[in-house]
Amino acid sequence: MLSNRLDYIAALFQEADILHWFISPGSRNAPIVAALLRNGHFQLHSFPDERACAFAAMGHALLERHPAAFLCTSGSALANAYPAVLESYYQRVPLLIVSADRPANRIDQWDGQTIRQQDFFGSYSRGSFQIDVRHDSENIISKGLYDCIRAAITKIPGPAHVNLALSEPIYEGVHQLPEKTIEVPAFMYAAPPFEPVFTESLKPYIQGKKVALLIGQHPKSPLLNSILNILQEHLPLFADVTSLQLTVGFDAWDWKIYGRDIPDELAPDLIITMGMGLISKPMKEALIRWKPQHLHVGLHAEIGDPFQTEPQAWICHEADFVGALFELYTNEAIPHTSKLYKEQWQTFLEAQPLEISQLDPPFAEEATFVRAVFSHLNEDCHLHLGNSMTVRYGSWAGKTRAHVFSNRGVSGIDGCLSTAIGDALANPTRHVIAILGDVSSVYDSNALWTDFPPNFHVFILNNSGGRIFDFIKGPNALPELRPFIHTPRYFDFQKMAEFYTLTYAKRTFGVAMAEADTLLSIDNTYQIIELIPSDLPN
Ligand SMILES: Cc1ncc(C[n+]2csc(CCOP(=O)(O)OP(=O)(O)O)c2C)c(N)n1
Repeated sequence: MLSNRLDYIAALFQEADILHWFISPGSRNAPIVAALLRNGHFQLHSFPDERACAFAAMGHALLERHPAAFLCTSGSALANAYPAVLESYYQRVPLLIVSADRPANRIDQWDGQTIRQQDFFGSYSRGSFQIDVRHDSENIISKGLYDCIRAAITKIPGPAHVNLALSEPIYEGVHQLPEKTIEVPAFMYAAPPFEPVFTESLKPYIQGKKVALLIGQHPKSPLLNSILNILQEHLPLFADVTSLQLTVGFDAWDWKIYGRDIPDELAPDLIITMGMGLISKPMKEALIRWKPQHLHVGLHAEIGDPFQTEPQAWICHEADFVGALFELYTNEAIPHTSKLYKEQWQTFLEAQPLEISQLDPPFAEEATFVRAVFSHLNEDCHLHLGNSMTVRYGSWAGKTRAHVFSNRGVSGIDGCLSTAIGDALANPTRHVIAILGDVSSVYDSNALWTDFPPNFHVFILNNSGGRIFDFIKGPNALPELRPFIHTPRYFDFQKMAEFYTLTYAKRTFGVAMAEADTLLSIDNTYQIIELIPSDLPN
């Protein structure tokens, strides 16, 4: 019976610890939902919009680095998960996509809600497995499913896709509880072993060299953080706003290099990088110009070349590497120039002549607000920054104890709100705040079409359009381009809040900062807070 097979598959998911499910509605996936409910060990969240739903699943997986599952029906429903799949691929977040499908012989026969779903995400999924639920043996199913889940977590984390083909009658046995305890094979996976880092092999790279360390977008790592904390006095350390290492390194360094030429004397001989992409454009441009020797440290050989420096991958645990660096820098017998080099950077950074408040409107107020949020929040808070200007304000804001996230894998504006809601659902005791622009908020507003978590608050920087296009100049130089690029339009977010039955407040930035204690608290009763420039009426 089909339901027995689905009970078996649910038991496999349970054994593999895939316990959180983000579900969009449909008839073909309904028997799968029924099996999850019969099993009784899963937490299910409903998001009718598949795009938002898949991003929410990714947001849930962000911190634990363990997959949450997105489940949808067949047809175009699956295609709506594509943006989240791309983001989780490039951000390296494990995400399990589970789709219901028709049997292979019903594809391309002019049936509704039917597309070619097998291996739908192609090279963007780390694993892909097709199951004929009624006919495949339990052995084939358990092996294929476990391999697919392992692919999402073991090597490079990312999306994996399980496509469940269900043949009629799909509701067969849907009301029947499993007759007996379901036995499934144990789910096992092992992280690949890594070589220790020998200080001797590192010595020639750093001896007598100006070395700088740069951490791009990175998963949370308290161990790395504690070693960086003691290493930072020995060399210049630049932590990106999405590095989850924002308590270490130069404070607000991206702001301090904003609008300035970085002198060539500050060029490193060797740049060591960890993590992935970096927000700071001036730093990227300087490194592209300087072309230092480049070591990229991490667990994976698959690395990018953002500075066109042809980096060498040093495959190891980052904390081991940083520990070895620390050993070398504290060894008196080895001559080092990096401490002096760090002081030169420090002197340069401290001489930034521009204050954030001197930026043009609306950037000055918005950036000042984000900076205030950074210094206000503590380590209990997760802060999600929308793409566009918000994440740049974050990059200028400097240190914070909060954990800062942003969808910088592909930098789309399409799932910033959904990702944050998924994070909020992962742990109801954690305060989660999203700050994003008005265009991004409207774009992803279907994220709000769910049971809104009480530990979540949204701050919308309403500047009536995509103001980033004023900031980066160029796109708005031709007035006739403006309606199509800047897309100026005033949205009344009170109406959006009412539509989704959420509590709402509007504040100018000045008032919001004066009320920061209340507005930034987990007990804030307003779920949507719209922020407008102080020279507009409140
Ligand atoms: C899915 C997607 N479509 C288009 C873009 C291009 N884009 C980048 S920023 C932006 C405007 C965002 O405006 P808003 O959210 O109001 O933020 P602001 O620019 O005012 O900071 C657009 C359309 C994108 N990043 N992602």
